[in-house]
Amino acid sequence: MSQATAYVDASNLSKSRQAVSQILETVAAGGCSSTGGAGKSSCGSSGGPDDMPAEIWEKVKNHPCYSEEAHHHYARMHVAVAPACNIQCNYCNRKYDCSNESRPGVVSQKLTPDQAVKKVLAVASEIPQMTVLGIAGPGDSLANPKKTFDTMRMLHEQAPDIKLCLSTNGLALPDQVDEIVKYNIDHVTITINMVDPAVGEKIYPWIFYNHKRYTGYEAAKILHERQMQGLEMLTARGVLTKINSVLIPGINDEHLIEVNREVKKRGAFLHNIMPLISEAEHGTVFGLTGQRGPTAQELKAVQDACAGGANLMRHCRQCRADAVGLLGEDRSEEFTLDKIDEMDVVYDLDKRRAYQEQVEAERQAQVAAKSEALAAQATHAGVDPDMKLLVAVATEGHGKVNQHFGHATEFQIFEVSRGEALFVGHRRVDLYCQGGYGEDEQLPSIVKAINDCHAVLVSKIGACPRDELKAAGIEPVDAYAHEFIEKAALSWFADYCDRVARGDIVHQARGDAHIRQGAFSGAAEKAA
Ligand code: CLF
Ligand code: SF4
Repeated sequence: MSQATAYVDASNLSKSRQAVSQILETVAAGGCSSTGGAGKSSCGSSGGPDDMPAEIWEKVKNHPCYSEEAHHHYARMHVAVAPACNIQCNYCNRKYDCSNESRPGVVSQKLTPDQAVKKVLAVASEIPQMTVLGIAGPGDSLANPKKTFDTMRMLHEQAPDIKLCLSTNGLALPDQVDEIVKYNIDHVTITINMVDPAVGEKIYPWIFYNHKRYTGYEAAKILHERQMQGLEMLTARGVLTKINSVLIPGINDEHLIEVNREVKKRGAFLHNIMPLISEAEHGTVFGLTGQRGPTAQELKAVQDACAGGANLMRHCRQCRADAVGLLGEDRSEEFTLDKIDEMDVVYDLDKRRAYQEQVEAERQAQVAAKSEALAAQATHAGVDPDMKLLVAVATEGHGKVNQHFGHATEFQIFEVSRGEALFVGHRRVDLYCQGGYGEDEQLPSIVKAINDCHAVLVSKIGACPRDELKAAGIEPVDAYAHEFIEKAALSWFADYCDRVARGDIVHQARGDAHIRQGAFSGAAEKAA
C-alpha cells in the first residue's frame, strides 16, 4: 500500500458496505475474467439474477454501463447541465466535454434543468429502451449541484422508471452524499486515476477547494482524500459506485492495479479502465506534450492484471456529455431543442414497460443460446485446449451479429475459448461504406483497429474488403448472420479448431491493434 492510501480509515464502514462487498465477491466469482460456466457471462457486473441479491439486480439489470449484457439492449442518455469544474486534469480542455465520462468533443447544447427534463421525456417517448439518465458534464456534475439536483428531482417526479446516474471527479462528493441519496441517485461514477498524490500531481495541476486554489502534491493529496472518503460514504449508504480510471502510459499504468485494489476495499461495484485520449488538436496538456495513449494490448494487459480485484467494466465508449442511445451510437442530433419543440411527446409508462419486457425475453434467449453453444464445445487433437482468440463483431444491438461490414463504426471484441465467449472491448473504425460504395482507403485503418483478431463476424461483406481482410490474416465470416453474438463466436471457434485439427489451416498468433483516438459521434459523422 502506498503512503497515500493510509489517509483514509477504511475500517469503519457500516453493514451495508459489508453487504456490497459480499455481492462483489459473488459477482467477481462468476463474472469478469472467470472462465465461467454456462450462463455466467462476461465482464462488468454481468452476473445474472442468481448471482446477486434481488435489490442489486434491480439496479443493474437494465443499466447499460453497470451490466455488459444490458448494454446490448438498453440505452442511456446524458444531459449537459453541468458546465463548471473545480479541478484541472491534464487530459481535459475546458472547451470540450469532461473526459471523465466523455471524449473531448464539443457539447452541442448546454441545457437548463427544465430543458433537460423536457429532453429526457422526449427521448423516453421515442426510445423506450432508454432506461438511464446520466449527468456527466461537460464539467463536473457536483461542481454544479443546483443544476444537477434540480434536474434529478424533477425527473424523479415525472419519470419514476428512469434510473438516475451521475459522474464526478469526487472533490465535492463527501458534501453531496445526502443529496445523492435524497434524490434516489442509485449509481455514481467517481474518476479515480491514482491513490498516491505523487502520481496524482502528474495528472492534476490544480484543484479549487474551500474557496482556495491548491497546486502540485497538496492538490492531489486533497483530491485523493476526498475521493476515498466519498467512495466510502456512498458504499455505506448503499449507492452503487463505479470507478473510472484513465490509463496514462508511463504515469499510472501499473499504478492502476493498486487503484483497483484500493477501490475494491472501499466497496466499489465496478472499475472501468479507459484509454487516454490525447490528440494534439484537442489542446490538452497531454495532447500538446505528446503524452500517448495505450495500445489495445497495453490496455488489455492492465485490465487483465486487475483480475480478481474490483470487477471490471470493459464496454465503456467514453461517450459525450450529451450522448443519447445505445452505448456506441449517438442519436443526440435527433433530439435538439428545436426538434423536441416539434415533437408530440407522450411519456407512456405502460408502453415503456411492455417494450422492456420484450427486451428482457430477448436477453434471456441470448444467455440460453450461449449456454447451448458452450455445452457443445469439444476438445480437438493437436489444438491447445486453453487457446484463446479474439474475434471482432459487427452489431447494431439486440446482442446479435446483425450489421454489414461496411456499416460498422465500431467492432465489439470478444475473447473466445473452449470455456467462454467474453466481451473484452470495442474498436472504433472509420465507416467503410460511404454513400453506397466501399471506400478502400478506409480498409488499412480498419485492419489496424482489429489486427489482434483472428476473425470478423458480420451479417454481410463485399468481395473487396473480404479479400483484403483475408490477405491481412483476418477471416471474414458471414455464416452466422443474425445469430446471437456469443453463440456465433463459439460456433466459429469450434469450426476454427476443427480446421486446425484437420490440418486445413495452421494456427498463428496475431499482433497488437491500434486504439483510435476520439469517439464515434453520430452528430460529427453527419456533419462531416
Ligand atoms: Fe452516463 Fe456514466 Fe452513468 Fe453510464 S456513461 S453517467 S455510468 S449513464 Fe457509461 Fe459512457 Fe462509459 Fe460513462 S459508457 S462514458 S461508463
Ligand atoms: Fe475536465 Fe472533467 Fe477533469 Fe473537470 S473533472 S478538468 S471537466 S476531465
